[in-house]
Amino acid sequence: MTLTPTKDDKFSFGLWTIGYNGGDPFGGPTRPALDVVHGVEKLAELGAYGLTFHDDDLFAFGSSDAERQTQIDRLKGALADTGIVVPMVTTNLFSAPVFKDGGFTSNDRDVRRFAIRKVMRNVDLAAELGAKTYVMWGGREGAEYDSAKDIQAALSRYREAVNLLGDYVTDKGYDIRFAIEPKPNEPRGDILLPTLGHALAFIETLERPELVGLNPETGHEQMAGLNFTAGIAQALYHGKLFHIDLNGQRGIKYDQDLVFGHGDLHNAFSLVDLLEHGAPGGGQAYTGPRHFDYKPSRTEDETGVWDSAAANMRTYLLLKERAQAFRADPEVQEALAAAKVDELATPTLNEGESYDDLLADRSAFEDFDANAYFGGKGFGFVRLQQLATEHLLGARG
Ligand SMILES: [Mn+2]
Repeated sequence: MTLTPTKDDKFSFGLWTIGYNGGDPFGGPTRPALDVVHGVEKLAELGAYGLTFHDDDLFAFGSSDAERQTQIDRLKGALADTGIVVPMVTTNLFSAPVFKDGGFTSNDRDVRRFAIRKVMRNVDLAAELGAKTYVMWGGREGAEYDSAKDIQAALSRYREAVNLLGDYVTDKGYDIRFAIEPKPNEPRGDILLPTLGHALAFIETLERPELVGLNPETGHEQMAGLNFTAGIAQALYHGKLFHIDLNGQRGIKYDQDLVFGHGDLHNAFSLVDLLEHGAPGGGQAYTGPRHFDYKPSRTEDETGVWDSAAANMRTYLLLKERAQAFRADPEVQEALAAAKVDELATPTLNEGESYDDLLADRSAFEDFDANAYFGGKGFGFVRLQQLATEHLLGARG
């Protein structure tokens, strides 16, 4: 396989990723602002297929209608010239000071009404540009102090906003689905819907749950100490992996947004294997955009920005190649069988078997030697993991 990205790989980047100027809470920008037309041209040159953006990435918060339209027209021109598409759009409900206590769940009702209007306006633009996914990252939806936020009321207001937006896209006939992006903390001390599990439970309370899924981010789950591949597997299991944000994170600390694979490389390997091939037991693979939500490091100049953008795609393709080799290796297949990985896909009861039948099956209990089970009959998971590691390191075909 080729390690040169093409549009068929469906790699997309947020305008805020390549456009990140390197500013942080401790110091100012290290890079000048990135023009959207230049950004689209560079992404096309590197082999990406898509650009995503928040409204405020494209036109500054508070822009006049004319300024806004100028930037939209410039983006459309760049898309037409390069063939880059906009598969996903999202709203910035976090940068402007008005959103310091959240958008959909601010204690201030006027802010909530303004937030919903800001999203509706940008949903119209998303539909106009042909985006199929609308991400909701509620970074400011949360609190620092338990007494300052009625969490149950906040969830009701969150639900109210998402229900209303579901009505809006349905009434307008837009082919758009929403994807909630969980994050445990930062910028708030605690954020609502902190993990994909919380978000999955919330989605089931909505009036149109079929319109709402997840946009899990590698680093956000790993900031909570969770296994990203396992979380993605559960999102796929529920049919809720509407979009994905790939990046790198090293443990439980601030949101690093490193290049994909520059964090937990073993987990990145198993993730790409899952996204590309689906579960060993036949669970579905992921067919949507491979979206990178990373930040070029603060130490880099513009060359470093494009080097790191290319690094995300190349690392993904390298891991894809390694995962293919892993799956094709006869010794791996034998180790998978010995570890009974496939056996988990077999239902525990026979077809039509009742609990009475199970109770009558002496081999299941009375004659089952549970004590002898581990007498020389280990699962061999370590051997399997070492084979994965050796493929990851390029030590095996
Ligand atoms: Mn992040």
